[in-house]
Amino acid sequence: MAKYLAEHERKMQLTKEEFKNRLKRKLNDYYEEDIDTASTSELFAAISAIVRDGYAPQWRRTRIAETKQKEKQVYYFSIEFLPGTLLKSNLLNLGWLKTVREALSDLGLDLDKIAEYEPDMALGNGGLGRLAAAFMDSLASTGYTGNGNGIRYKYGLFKQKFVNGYQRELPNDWLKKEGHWEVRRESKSVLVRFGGKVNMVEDNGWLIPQYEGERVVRAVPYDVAVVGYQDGLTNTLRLWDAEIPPEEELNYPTISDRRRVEDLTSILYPDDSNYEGRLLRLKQEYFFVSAGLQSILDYYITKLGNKNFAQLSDYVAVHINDTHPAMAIAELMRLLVDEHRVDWDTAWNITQKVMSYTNHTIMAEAMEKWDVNMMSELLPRIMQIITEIDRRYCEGLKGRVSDAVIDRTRIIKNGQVQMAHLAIIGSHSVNGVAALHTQLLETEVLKDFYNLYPERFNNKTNGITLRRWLQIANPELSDLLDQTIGKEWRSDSNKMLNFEKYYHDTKVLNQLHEIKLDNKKKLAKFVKEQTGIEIDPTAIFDVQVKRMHAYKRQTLKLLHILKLYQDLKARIDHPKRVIIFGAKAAPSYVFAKQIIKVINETANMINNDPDIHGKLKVVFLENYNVSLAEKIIPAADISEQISTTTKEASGTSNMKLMANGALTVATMDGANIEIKDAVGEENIFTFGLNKDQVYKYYAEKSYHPRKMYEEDPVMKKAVDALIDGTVPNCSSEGQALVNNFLSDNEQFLVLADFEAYLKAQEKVEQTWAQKRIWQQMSLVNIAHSERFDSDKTIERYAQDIWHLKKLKIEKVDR
Ligand code: NBG
Repeated sequence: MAKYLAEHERKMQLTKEEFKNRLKRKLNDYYEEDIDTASTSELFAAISAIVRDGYAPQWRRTRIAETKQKEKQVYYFSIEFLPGTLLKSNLLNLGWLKTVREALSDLGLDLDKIAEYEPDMALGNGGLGRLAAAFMDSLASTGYTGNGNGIRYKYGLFKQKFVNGYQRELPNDWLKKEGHWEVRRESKSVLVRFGGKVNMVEDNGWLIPQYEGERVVRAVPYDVAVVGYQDGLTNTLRLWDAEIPPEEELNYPTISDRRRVEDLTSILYPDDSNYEGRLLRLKQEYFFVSAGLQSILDYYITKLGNKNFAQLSDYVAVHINDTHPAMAIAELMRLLVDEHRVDWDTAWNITQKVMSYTNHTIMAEAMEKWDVNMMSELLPRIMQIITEIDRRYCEGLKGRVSDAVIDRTRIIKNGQVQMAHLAIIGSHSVNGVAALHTQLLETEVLKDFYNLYPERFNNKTNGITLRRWLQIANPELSDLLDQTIGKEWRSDSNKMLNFEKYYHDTKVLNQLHEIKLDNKKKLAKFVKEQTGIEIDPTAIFDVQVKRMHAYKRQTLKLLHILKLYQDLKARIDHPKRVIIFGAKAAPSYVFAKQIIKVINETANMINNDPDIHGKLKVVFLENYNVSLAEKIIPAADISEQISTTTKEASGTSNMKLMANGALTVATMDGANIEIKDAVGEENIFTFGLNKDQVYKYYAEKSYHPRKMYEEDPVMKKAVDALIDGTVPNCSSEGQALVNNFLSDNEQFLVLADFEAYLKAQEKVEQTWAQKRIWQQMSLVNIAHSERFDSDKTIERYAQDIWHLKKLKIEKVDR
């Protein structure tokens, strides 16, 4: 231990001079280049190698401490992780960011430029994957040993391009570039079986499965270090890749046989709600779940030296992030019962204590279901086990509750396996991701389960890594916080509340204004480079960034844009505004793609209309991802959070934008409600239907949007612009949108909220005219974003669900 400590200390002593020396050495060793001749990719590779050398000893130290202290560890199973880029966040967490930035600047180099070389690790679609990545960072930064378990997709989320206003998807070959952060750990490989037949045979009074004709795939882990924020701790995100086991080479003689194995981990499903290519998806789910659990049990037996599985939950918590890893319940049962000969009841008891589950949406299509036949063919033993879990579940409730309840809650129904039911039945904890969402789970969506197991349900409102969204994305604002409230907020976000003391401080309010303006200038420059569109940094920057989805209602924003445009054409004045969108649509989601086309055509029309003197601009940036978010969010004045109330489970862009001082225009949905609670009614623009009004429309089938449209000339004019030739080149898409808006079955109630939304936007305009008040509201939002620090969220998971204790790592001074 002492040796590692000493080595660690030496490696952590990074002065500017030392960094420059190391950089020279790496460039020379790897590429025989000097600093002034090296290319950006070489510089990136060399700097990332220095960073890896920096955390390697503490990564090792953490592993040693884990096996020595034997504290309980959580394994966060998620089919998506969306960390974005890692260079700057690793530098920040090591405590090196400033030193390295300055050293490079001495050498005439710009860290930000070099960092741009790194491709985003986009192994996720949106909020769900980003949350998983935030939790990794927060676990390490709050001193817990938490491990990620996921899939190493060869292609991350597709790259989005616009061609004639249409979305086109290109493969995202992120592994092609140099200097990634992963380490292949071949020695930790395990085997995963698919297909074939199982026969149960007796062995010493125990029924064990014998497999016949199954395909065996080798799961090889690639470990990514998750560096804690200046606490000496480094955790592991383990991503599994599929390979052919060397001993099975003969069973895969052709290229296409081989490809079938490689395909298993080749693509991330580009949809966070409906899944295509279902068989492959099912394979992926079992693959990473089985590999992860095998490696956990292996660690338990060999490293912790424990064979008493009854104690497993004292050492291991497995978290099921959404239903995709829910098979972990059946797989752990399989491993315990079949492989380790634990009796069923004991194994079930262990499994329930180990497992916990987060639900991330109430949208019906995301309630994952698998065909029993498909599952039986692909995973015969797992299907048997799920059938037995289901049988016992029903048997256990018979006579205690009505048959109807059993029927509604059982796992296997109508030839389908209900993954959410499996997840709930097999876990000790079920949580939603914002207060309203959890309440809806309890009272509507999972009501039967809540009545059966009220003690399992709890809320854990989402959070964000303030480190990335403030310290990395907005260094100017971070400096202002340092100068006013001191630096402690960087490690203790509670301190951010002190920023409210500057509410009346004109100098600070002006500084806030200057910082925002500066960030807006940078974004304007980027927009010009990317799109050729000129935008005025003094305009309101009105931002909606998130997946393109009907329930998120980018369409409502579109109607607002059309209304503003029509006003300007009629010489009705408005303050200058730039509307900025970032959004990918799932490739198979036709309606979402139609919205993209219509927004792009609308943008084109407005941006090129000399009549309106540049008072309105619409910018739809391509390929929204974590890196682009880091550019847009610090420059936002307005945060659009306008989903139909009850539909957005939490939202997390709302939190990032508030932390950067944007003011929120919000329906009372998801975490928006908690943002309002934090900042107060007077510091947010709320509007729209509440939950009861939404449910009333559904229950009474009383939504008749055509009537609203006929009776409201302003609404009619805005809607008609989509079909009367005003917006060019998209008549069929425009028509599709209008048909949707006017249908009694339109569940997202766009037109019902139109008028209220316009009113909220009028208030935005009035407030914008009162600069001081705007800055004050912004300041309050920044101060209260501390409530959504994912370090706090993770503390609640650690205490209430996983029951973790912190690892003791001796601190290394730097
Ligand atoms: C998303 C919700 C968001 C929420 C994130 C993270 C899925 C299935 N759900 O509202 O739509 O913020 O999860 O919890 O991606």
